[in-house]
Amino acid sequence: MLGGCVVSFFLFLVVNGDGSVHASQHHLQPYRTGFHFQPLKNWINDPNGPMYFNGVYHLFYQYNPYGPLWGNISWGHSISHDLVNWFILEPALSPKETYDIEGCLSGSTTILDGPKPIILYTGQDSDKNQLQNLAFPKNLSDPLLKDWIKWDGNPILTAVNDINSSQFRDPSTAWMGPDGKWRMVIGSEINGHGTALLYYSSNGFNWTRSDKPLHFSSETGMWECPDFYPVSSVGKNGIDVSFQGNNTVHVLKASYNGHEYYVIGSYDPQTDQFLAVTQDFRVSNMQLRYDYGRFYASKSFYDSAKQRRVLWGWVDEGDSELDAIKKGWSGLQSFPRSVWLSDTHKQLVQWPVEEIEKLRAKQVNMKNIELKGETSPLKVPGLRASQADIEVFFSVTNLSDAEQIDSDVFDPQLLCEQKNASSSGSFGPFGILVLASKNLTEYTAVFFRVFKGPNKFHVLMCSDQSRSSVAEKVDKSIYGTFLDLDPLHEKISLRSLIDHSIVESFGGEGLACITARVYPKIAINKHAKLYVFNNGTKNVTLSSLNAWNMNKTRIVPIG
Ligand code: DQQ
Repeated sequence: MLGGCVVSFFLFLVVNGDGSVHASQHHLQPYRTGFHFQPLKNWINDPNGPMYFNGVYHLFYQYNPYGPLWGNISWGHSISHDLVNWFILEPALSPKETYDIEGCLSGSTTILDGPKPIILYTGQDSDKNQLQNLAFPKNLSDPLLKDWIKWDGNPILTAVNDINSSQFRDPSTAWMGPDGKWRMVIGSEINGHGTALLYYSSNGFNWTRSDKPLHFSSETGMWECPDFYPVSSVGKNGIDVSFQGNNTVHVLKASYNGHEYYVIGSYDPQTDQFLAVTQDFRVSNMQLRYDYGRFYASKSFYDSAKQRRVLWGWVDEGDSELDAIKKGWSGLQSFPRSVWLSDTHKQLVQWPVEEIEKLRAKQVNMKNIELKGETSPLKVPGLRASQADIEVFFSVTNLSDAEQIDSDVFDPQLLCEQKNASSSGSFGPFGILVLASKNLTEYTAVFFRVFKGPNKFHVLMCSDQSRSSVAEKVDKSIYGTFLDLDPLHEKISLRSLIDHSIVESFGGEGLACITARVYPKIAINKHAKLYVFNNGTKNVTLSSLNAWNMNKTRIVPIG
């Protein structure tokens, strides 16, 4: 019955909805995206409390309803039935109470028995103390869950004892242990150590602190937006947070130092001990991250409709506050990604959710092309390259002439900075030039280089924004990481979602992600081109290239 209501509601809006809100703006607003989520205007940051409930996807996000800079922080609320097209509702939470008057900061949703969703979020009071609060839907039979009521028992937790009240935020989704009690973590810094404080509850409303945290690190400062969830060790399916059974390991993610660091480990729900199996949390370019570019304060959820875990992250701007004021907006959400454990069990794999394919329009293919060393970039014809989804596979042979490096441990970001797209090596740099102008005055290079270390080959993946714009006051960082693959026996692949001012790249079929923001002045809209290039001395084979023009998503306000 409820499901039927939802379907007819969506049909009505799809037929009558004004899908042109985004489209009409591109000639005036060359940096607005076509298929990444953003509200029609104003500031957004962290994704909050994503969930799938009663046939509807909900995405909440830190939102300023009144302007393009951080402030008046509310929980923006949008809903979807496919994670691609969205209806924007009124904010679910606004800063109105003494316990959240300075902002309804980040948090999560949990689906309690019933099923009944709740929001756990951090409020900031007029003295900037951070307090934890709870809200629930006013009307559970409303398929859109438009209205949310803040509980009159708020705040549910305040900073006491060793907790600093300005370092106490971002409650996670709660999970249930074998004793029937709920658990959740809150980000903090205790005695200078990044910490995931652990709390228990029998009903989801009243919480008490555990005498030990779930995890902490003496190598980092404050942890924001902790996320904790199981992943399967026997396939790509996602798992709900409270699942108890075999063949799982756990992921703990913490946001600090501007990045999303994660650790894979084993979790014992009897003792609430989490033991890191991969490198424990620290500040390093060699530490596992969801993304090695711009991507922060992410949040994942279990999608019971498709048995998958889906991840969202905030992708902030690389231009100035003045630019944000001129544009009237700031901030994007990444394209939602499915997440699972890699075959090696040593890291996660991420890939755009399959629904992206419904946006694919005209396709362009290339196959088996020898890219001779140090030749001019090859233009990919017939593509509207400002808004495209592209996937390329390269293969390299006879690696005995690969550039030597004298260690198997090195900082990949530094290496990408030192050996950028214009610095010729032997195998690489090869890759793609996106959002490129006709004469290559502007381009963003996403590329690979293969090195020979003392014990193995290393495949470096870089995203080089140093030539992305003739404008001066925009960020032009170079990002890098390595791909855990064997270039002798495996192809080197790259998928890039190119969307006007964002380039979201997935190397090695999702083994590493690098997201960049760019602000070209010439390579905008129909002037943006795509090239394949090889600036190394050795030949590389372009085994295949598939690229699609992408249609725009519909993002429609329904008040
Ligand atoms: N953003 C929120 C905080 C969180 C931070 C405030 C992370 O709750 O710690 O907008 O970007």
